[in-house]
Amino acid sequence: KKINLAVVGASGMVGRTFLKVLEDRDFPFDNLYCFASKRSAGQKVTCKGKEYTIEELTPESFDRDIDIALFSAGGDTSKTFAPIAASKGVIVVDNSSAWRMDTTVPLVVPEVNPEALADHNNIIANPNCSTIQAVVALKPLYDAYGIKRIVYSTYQAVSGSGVKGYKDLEEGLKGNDLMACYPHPIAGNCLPHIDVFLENGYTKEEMKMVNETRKILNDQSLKITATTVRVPVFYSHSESVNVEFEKDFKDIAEIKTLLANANGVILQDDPENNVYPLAKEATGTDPVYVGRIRRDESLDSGINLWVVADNIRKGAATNAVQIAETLIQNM
Ligand code: 11C
Repeated sequence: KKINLAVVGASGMVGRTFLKVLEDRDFPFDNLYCFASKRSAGQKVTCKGKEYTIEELTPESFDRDIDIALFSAGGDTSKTFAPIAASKGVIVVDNSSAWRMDTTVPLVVPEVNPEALADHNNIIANPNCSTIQAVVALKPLYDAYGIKRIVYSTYQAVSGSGVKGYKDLEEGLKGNDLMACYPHPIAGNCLPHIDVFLENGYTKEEMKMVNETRKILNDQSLKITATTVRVPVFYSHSESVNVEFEKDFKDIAEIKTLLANANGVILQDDPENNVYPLAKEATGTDPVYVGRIRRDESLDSGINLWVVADNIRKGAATNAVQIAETLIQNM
């Protein structure tokens, strides 16, 4: 079958990365349509050596023969336009948070819960970047030992806030703190504040990690807590993940073997030679890197992990493209 694809939000940071990832993975599309707001209409983008003109997104955009639309144009656009596209037979893979917790919408990481794709109403949600990389690393451990509790502590790149966050750091490093994106200087700082604060004292980013992990691993009984921190790094999120297991494991070598063989994971764990996952090395690539694996000696059965991935690629664009790849295998 020939696949016609649309990219909605094609001028944004994730939108442009969609085009790059489609090209890098040689995604087999026939026609490609690029949409964005009126402001960006008319801009040119390229994919697989061909130039495309961005068109203004309207309800009529989906009257064409489009099979799959990759959306990354913000929650409001997704709330309005995903149901319009879905009603016209287009399968929407949505990168915003608008649909993630809707019980009729699957929330999918292809290495973790591809089976959730079997049942959808033409809208599929792409998880938050910090959740995606965590669950790719946790899935083989969950299957082998069962998980009681997870403690997440994140070190998140400014590109997670889009172009504004990037500019705050870029200018801040030159001594010019714009504070256009963040309420404090980001250069030389760590901000324990990602997204808005909620009534329970946690941020929305922290609660996304809790709720999305439970939905993707399909286990509402999982105990999870999170502290999410913005750090002066341009690309790739790093995470300290503390996991308490149900069952005991034999030794760290056993855990390393599981992770080395896990889908989508690259094990980088040779501390004696200073080898461990690093944001600068992960940037521009698709895997989830895992290292610093060690027993949590304060628990009967638990470990600590350091998990790094490119937040714009595996954390957003690549995961959505992988969902589309999985869908077309079944078309
Ligand atoms: C950040 N995780 O790093 C956020 C960005 O729900 O898709 C992605 C927000 C989302 O700021």
